[in-house]
Amino acid sequence: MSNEELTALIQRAQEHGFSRRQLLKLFAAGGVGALLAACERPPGPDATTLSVELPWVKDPRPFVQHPTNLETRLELLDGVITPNELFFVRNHAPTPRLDASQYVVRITGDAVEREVELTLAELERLPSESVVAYLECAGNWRGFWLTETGRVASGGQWARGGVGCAEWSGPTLASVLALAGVRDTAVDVDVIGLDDGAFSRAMPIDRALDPTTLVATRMNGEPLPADHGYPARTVVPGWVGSTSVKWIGEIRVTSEKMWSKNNTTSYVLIGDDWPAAEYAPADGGPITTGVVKSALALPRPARLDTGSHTLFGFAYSPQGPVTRVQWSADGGGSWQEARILDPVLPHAWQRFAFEWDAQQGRHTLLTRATDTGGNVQPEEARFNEKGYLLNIVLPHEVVVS
Ligand SMILES: Nc1nc2c(c(=O)[nH]1)N[C@H]1C(S)=C(S)[C@@H](COP(=O)(O)O)O[C@H]1N2
Ligand SMILES: [Mo]
Repeated sequence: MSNEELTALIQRAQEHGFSRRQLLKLFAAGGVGALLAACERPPGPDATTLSVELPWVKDPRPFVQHPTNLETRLELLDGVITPNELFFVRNHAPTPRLDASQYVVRITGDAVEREVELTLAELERLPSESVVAYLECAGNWRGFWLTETGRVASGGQWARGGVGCAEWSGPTLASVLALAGVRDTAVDVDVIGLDDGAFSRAMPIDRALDPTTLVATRMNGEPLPADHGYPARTVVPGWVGSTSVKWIGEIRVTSEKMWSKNNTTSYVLIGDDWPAAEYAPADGGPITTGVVKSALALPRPARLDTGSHTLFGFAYSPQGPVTRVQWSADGGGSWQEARILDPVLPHAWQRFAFEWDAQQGRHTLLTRATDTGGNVQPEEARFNEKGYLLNIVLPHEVVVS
């Protein structure tokens, strides 16, 4: 059975109410037979009739559903902006439903001159900035460690839909912090969520004061949806999704480096190929920025009629616009240039397109992005145990009939 057939089988079994993770376990234990048995199970109850509380608020049906995450189907997207209702959700706890009339953000820490509390109305009275930025989970593509390298990385087995791009609006984090007065001694800014477990991630003061770092209260012109951090979240363009903390409750400015779960044991690069000692107290190097990637906006495997098609995809890099996307239909023997479509915006992803004359049979398409820094998607991946930042040139099977 090919990797693509395995992926298709897992997708089919997912429609029967199993999570991808459960299915990978089933597969590990019982092979293809166990997966086929999962496909025999009557389909799970429709999401609207589930009696348990869902970990998210929005309609999960357009997504690939994981236990606490909703994965975007890239083939449903046809522009630079990902509509709010199709934007992936990555939650470590159920979406909290916060009452804006009770909401305050506290600015605290030993490196502010005074602690302040801001209401949503006060945040919204500050000058608002907008940035169109893509946001990607550091674990996006994690499922392909198994199918492409044969190694299982721990964590949610995302395919390619843990990424999206929106217009985020709200005050800069710098203007919010200015209300509390940042001392010269400030080193780190820890942003702490109001969800169960108080998800938090610290960033260095320079990144916090960067004019692109926002306290977003709006997403694509609407108030932030509950699942995306209502009433306010940080947005840190170019940095991995976990640094954009949803449902902000507290922002702590400190004159010492801040360590918490999300920069010591999670979102760190660990494994045989990664040095550990120099990062103590973290287990490995904490991840900051993402990596250059490209993905076709087609299901896997894709099914196309014979004949000429314009195929679309998305390419992105934390360094800014991707300057080049190449594609290959012969396993990388020869490469052709894809067109990068307008608009090209500094922190957004880019759409690309190319024409392909599809002949009957099974094909594997490859796409490869290069960014302004000359970074190119590699052929080989350097494994890390938590499966972050995979960006190899990914084979995409297309069945033409
Ligand atoms: N408070 C809080 N913020 C959070 C998270 C979370 O679980 N709780 N998940 C993070 C992770 S890992 C990612 S990838 C992004 C996902 O943002 P989205 O759900 O709006 O797509 O939110 C980040 N911010
Ligand atoms: Mo994430």
